[in-house]
Amino acid sequence: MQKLRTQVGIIGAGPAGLLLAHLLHRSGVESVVLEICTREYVEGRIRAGVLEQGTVDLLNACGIGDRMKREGLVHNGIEIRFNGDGHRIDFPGLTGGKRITVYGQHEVVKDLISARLQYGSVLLFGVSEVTVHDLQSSRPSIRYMHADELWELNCDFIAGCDGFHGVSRPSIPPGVLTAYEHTYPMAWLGILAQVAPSSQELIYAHHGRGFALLSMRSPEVSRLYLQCEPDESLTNWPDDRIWEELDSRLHDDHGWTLKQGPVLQKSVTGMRSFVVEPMQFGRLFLAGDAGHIVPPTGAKGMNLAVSDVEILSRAITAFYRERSQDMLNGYSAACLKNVWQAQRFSAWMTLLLHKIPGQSSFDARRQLAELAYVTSSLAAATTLAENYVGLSNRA
Ligand code: RFL
Ligand code: PHB
Repeated sequence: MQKLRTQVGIIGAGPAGLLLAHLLHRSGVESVVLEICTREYVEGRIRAGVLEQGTVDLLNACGIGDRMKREGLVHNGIEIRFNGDGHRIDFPGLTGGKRITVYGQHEVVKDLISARLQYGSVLLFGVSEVTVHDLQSSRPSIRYMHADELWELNCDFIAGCDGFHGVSRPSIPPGVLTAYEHTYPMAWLGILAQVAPSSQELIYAHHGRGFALLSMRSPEVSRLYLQCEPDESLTNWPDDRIWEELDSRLHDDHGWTLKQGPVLQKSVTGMRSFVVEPMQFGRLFLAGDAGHIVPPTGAKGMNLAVSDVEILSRAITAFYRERSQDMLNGYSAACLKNVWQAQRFSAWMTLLLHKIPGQSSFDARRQLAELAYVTSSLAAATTLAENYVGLSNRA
């Protein structure tokens, strides 16, 4: 078995793992990042698109924001559409100047990979058989296969940034973690289309046929979603049917039209809320989707991953600089404060905007009244806006 030593072993090269590695590097802490997929796959995986102001500020502050500043689309609001009318939520006006930036998660991932490769730190793609060991000792380790050889990476700390389906969380012994979970009886069918966005800002549409969302990735590429069944098969959704359904659900009574173009990618994503507590065990720290999942309606998943690793990098840096374990001991509690706020908001947005299967006619009417309230009351619109751009008391 080949041996390697580092300060922090990071499992997963998604936004959580790569940003953690970058923040640690800037603080002079060495890490190794291990990823099971190929670089091409990770860089092409289309997922989140909305960056909170705090995420944008952090990416800029740590020197990774140049391309985002050039290519990211800064948005001053979103539209909530229902009953044929659109209602704008003005972010800067309601939040004292905050905005969001639309910049694909895979673009952030590309920027972080290229920075890491430039400064020559270890980032291995295509590893397999990843296992973690001695988590409760001061010398935990990660074993993995790379280029047909078995390796052991000895570390001071392990960061489990390997997403919801990774190995880190299941490696924690039974009985340590408590899981809190809610699965929604709906999913999103998402497409990426080669067509200019039909609106300058995102449109969240509530409709009797189900929810729809118009988003984008660039001035030439649109990202659109339709509420569908959790077990929906893509074979039932030829492109024409997707466009027809988007057209009906996004319709307004004022002559707005949906531009159509070639569909580049299609996928179905289930919706769940999930949290484990605590987000740490011995020297293993969970960050991002490895510790929690939010339904995508509030656009919080990637932003939460960023806030976790910001906290973790500070805690690990304090350990090396001041030999203080206090921040590490408080890691889970600090993250969970943000996580539960994001859970609350994401669940609320999801229930506000979707057609809930089995909903009574009373609840459908109540939902419309809530939409009318959110879009007409300054207090309610402010609540939506301040949560969407990111709560400023983030730990
Ligand atoms: P990721 O991105 O899943 O990365 C985990 C990485 O770990 C690798 N891995 C392993 N590596 C080594 N060994 C193992 N055993 C491993 N097992 C797995 C994986 O290959 C992967 O590369 O988790 P991370 O870094 O925590 O980032 C979380 C975000 O990806 C996620 O929360 C967001 O994409 C959620 N999300 C959104 N978040 C937002 O903030 N704003 C949005 O607008 C938004 N929209 C979305 C979304 C997620 C979506 N889907 C597809 C789930 C829209 C959608 C449709
Ligand atoms: C996206 O652009 O992919 C996106 C935007 C807003 C959401 C979810 C996803 O709430």
